[in-house]
Amino acid sequence: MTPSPGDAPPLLVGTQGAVRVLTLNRPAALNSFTGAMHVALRLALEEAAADANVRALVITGSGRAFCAGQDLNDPALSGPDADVGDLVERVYKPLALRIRSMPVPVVAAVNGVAAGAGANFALNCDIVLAARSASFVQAFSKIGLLPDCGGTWLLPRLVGRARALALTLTGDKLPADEAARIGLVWQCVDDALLMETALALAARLAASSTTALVATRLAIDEAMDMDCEDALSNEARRQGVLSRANDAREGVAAFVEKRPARFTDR
Ligand code: T3D
Repeated sequence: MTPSPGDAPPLLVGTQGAVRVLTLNRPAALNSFTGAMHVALRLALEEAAADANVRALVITGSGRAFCAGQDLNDPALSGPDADVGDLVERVYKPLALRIRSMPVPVVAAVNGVAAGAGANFALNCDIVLAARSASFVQAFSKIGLLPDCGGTWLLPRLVGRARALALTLTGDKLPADEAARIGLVWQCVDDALLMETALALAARLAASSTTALVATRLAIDEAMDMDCEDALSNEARRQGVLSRANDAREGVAAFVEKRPARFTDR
């Protein structure tokens, strides 16, 4: 396992107003995941979820990469008793589910290459921005594995079966502008503008109704496995809940009074 230089923490945690910023921090190994990084990430996600002052999250990487997936020097992989399936069940599955169930919107600012579980970690976030020099690599087939961290579920839903299969079977690098063009990610921005754009977007989301944004994510995810009628019923049920909360009352009042809304529910 390649350590962080000078025993630097594998994850940097910062706050800008109501936005929590998590930076994967093993740049010499392209921010690949180690056990220590997983622990730090899990803790930081739980802290952000529990902190009522945090209303949006930005996840990015330090150095030239976003994340190269599992650290392939980790003995958990190469040891004689390595059980990669167990590792995926214990670590990558909960990570993907945690990101997808965060009580605040999550923005991935993909600053460089995102490979293997690192790519799918990003794709689990609510909105993915990518620097123009970034790329996405479903690297799994090159090391005899299949896509994990949600890749098999996410990719066909995001870009369709044909592209999902071509990306995963070849393991070819997909440049950020092409990723945006085919709808794998939301937007490709100039490298110098990535963090500025991600932080501005996260600040906008933080000022929105958190409960409405999270319910929207849930309803969209649920609708993907429903027929139209069930999805319409689900919208009605969730809308009923939202409409009885403070944020909806505030949103309507602010519109009528022609002033910015001050959303506080979380
Ligand atoms: O345990 C399990 O496997 C279960 C979970 C699996 C989830 C997974 O994520 S499996 C997929 C693991 N990831 C990969 O297979 C990606 C491996 N990396 C690459 O293919 C390439 O490095 C990249 C395409 C990401 C970037 O290529 P490039 O040419 O820009 O950089 P590089 O020269 O290959 O890498 C730079 C350094 O980072 C290099 O170290 P060095 O030579 O400077 O000391 C390289 O070894 C290191 N590095 C890159 N990826 C990893 C890594 N070190 C450890 N683990 C990595 N995944």
